[in-house]
Amino acid sequence: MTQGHHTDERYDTETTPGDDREPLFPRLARRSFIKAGMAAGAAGSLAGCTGLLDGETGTAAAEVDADVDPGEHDEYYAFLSGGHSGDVRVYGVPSMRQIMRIPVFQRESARGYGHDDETRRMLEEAGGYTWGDTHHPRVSQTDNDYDGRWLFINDKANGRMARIDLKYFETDAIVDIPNQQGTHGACARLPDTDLIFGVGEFRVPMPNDGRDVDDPAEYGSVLTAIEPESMEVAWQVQVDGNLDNGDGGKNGRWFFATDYNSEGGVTESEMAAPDTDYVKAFDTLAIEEAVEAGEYEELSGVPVVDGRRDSPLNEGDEPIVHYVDVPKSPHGISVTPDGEYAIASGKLEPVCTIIEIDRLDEVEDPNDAIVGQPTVGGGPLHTVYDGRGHAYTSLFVDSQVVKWDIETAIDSEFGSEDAIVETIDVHYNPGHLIAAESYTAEPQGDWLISLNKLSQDRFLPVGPVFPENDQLIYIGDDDEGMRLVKDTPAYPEPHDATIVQAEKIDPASVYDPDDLAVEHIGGEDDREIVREEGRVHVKTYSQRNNFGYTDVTVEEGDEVTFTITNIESTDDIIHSLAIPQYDINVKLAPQESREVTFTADEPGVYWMYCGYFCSALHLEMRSRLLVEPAE
Ligand code: CUK
Ligand code: CUA
Repeated sequence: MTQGHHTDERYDTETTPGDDREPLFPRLARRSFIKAGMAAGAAGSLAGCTGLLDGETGTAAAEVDADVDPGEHDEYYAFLSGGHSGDVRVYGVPSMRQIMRIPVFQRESARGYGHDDETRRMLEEAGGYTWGDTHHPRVSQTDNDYDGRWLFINDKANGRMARIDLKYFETDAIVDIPNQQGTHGACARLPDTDLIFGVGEFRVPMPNDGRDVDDPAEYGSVLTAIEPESMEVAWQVQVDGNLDNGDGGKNGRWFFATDYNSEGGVTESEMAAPDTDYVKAFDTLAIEEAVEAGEYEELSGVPVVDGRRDSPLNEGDEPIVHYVDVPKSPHGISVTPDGEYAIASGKLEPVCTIIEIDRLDEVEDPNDAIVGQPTVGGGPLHTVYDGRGHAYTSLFVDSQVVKWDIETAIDSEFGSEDAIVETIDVHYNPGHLIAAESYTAEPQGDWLISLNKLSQDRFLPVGPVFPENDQLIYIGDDDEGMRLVKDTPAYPEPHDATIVQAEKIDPASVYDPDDLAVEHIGGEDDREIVREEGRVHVKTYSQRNNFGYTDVTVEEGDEVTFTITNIESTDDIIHSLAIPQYDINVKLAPQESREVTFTADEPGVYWMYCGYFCSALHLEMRSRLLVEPAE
C-alpha cells in the first residue's frame, strides 16, 4: 500500500445522502461501500446488505429495544475515560444515561476529591499536577472475565497510572511513573490482571534530567509494568521507536503495543515518513527472567531492561521483544477473545494487520506471524469483537464502523476487502469503539458504542466547543445488520471505554469504617475539640441537620483539623462540609470519615454549610467558624 491509495475511486468526495455538511476531509470523504463492493464484486451476504442500507441512511431501526424505563436498571456499566477532563464517566448501557463521574487526576468539588487531607496528599504525591488526560479504562479480570474489583486508567499527559476501587467507585492510588513521558496505552496482563502496563508514547532522554536535550537519537521510550496491589513499578523495557496503544494476551505471557514513530522522529513529517512501523510483542515472562537474572540497568530506582532491536536480550530465538513490521503508523491493537490473534488497526493505511500469536514462537522472521491484512476502510483506529468471529473497526476518516470476519480475512489475499460484512455510518469521525465485554474471553456481542470525536450537526449548538458524540449501536443480529440506536452528547473528550455486565460489579452503598484510614466519630459522645499551642483539632460528625457543634472558635493563625464522620446509615443521605473562603468542600457519604486541615489565617465569621440537599432542613444545616483576630 502506498500513501496514494486515498485518492483511489473508492473514496468519493460527496457526502452521504441527507448529510449536507461539507466533507471534513474533502478528498477522504465517507467512503461509499456499496460502490466499492459492487466494483470489486465482493459484496457481503444479502443479510449484510440490509444492514448496509440502514447504515447509509443512518436511521435507527425501531425494533431494537434499548429502552430502560424510569426506575429500571441497565444491563451493563460502561466506563468511559474523560480525556483531558481527567475523570472516568460511568454510563448505563443500553440507556446511555450518565450515572456518575469518578474524578481521578483533577480536583473535583462535588465528590470532595482533592479537598480532604488524604486525597490532597495522594494528588500531591502523584506529582501535584492539576489535570490529567485519561484514555484507557480497564477493569480487572480473573480468568479472563471481569472480577469487578478495580479499574485502571492512564494519564497520557503526566505519565501516571491510577487505580479506582470499584467498591466505592473512587480513585484509591496513583503512581507517577518514572522514565516515562506520556503514558498512553494502558492494559493488563491477563488472565488475572497480575500486572498493569503503561505504554510510553513520547520519546525523551533517559533519564530526562537535562542531558541529550537536542539529541533525539538518544531519546527512548519504555513499557512499564506495575503491580496492581501495591501500584509500584516492577520493571520497564526500553524499546526502539515509540509506543502508542497496547493490549495483553490472554495466557499470562504476551503484551502487544503499536508504534507510530519507529524512526524516532521529532516532527510530524519525520514521524510519518517510514513505510512501516512496528507492532512490538513483549514476552513478559522472558523479561521477568532477565530482571531476575539482574540483566538490567537501574534508572530512577526502576530496573530497566534493554529491549531495543540490537540488545543482546533480543539475540537468539527467544527475544524479549519481537518487532513485527506493519504498514506505517498503526494505532489500536487488541487481542481477540479466543486469545489467538492480535489485530493492529492501520490508521494511515486502510488495513488491519492480524498477527497469530502462537506463530511468534515458531517463525524465524516475526513478520511471518502476520496471517492476514484485510482492507477495511479509511483511517482504521481501533478494533473490538462480538465473540462470534467478527471484528468491528472504527474508521476515523470514513466516519464509519466496519464489521468484518476474522477467519475470512485470514483466508483472503492481503489487501482484499472480502472479509467486510457491512459498514454503518457514525457521526462523525470515531476514535475508539467498544463492544460489550470485548476485552474478555466472552464478549456478549449485543451492544457497541462508537466514541465519535466530532458531533458536528447532531445536537443543539452550544457555541464553538461542540460535545463529542457517543453512539450506541446494536450488533446482536447478524442477519439484520448493525443498527444505530442512540446519540449521546459527551463532555470532551472520551477515548476508550470498557463495558461490563452489571452483575459483575458490587458497589457498597454505605462506607465500611474499617476501609477508611480516618478515625470514625460515632456521634455526640465521640465529639471533642482538642486544643494545643497553635493547633485546634475538631472531631465531630454530620447528620440531618447539624455538624455536631453549632460554633467552633479558633484563633487567627491556628492550624485547624476537622475529623468528621457522616453518621447516617441510610443510603444516599450525603452531606458535605463546605467552608467558604478556605476553599474546602469535603463530601461525606453515609459512614464516611474524612479529615481536612487548613490554616485559619483570615479572621472573621465563616458559615460552614452542607453542600448536599439532604433534607427539608438542609438549608439550616450550618454552623459558624469563628476566627478571632490574633492579639
Ligand atoms: S487513543 Cu484516543 S482515539 Cu488514547 Cu486509545 Cu485511539
Ligand atoms: Cu446535609 Cu444538607
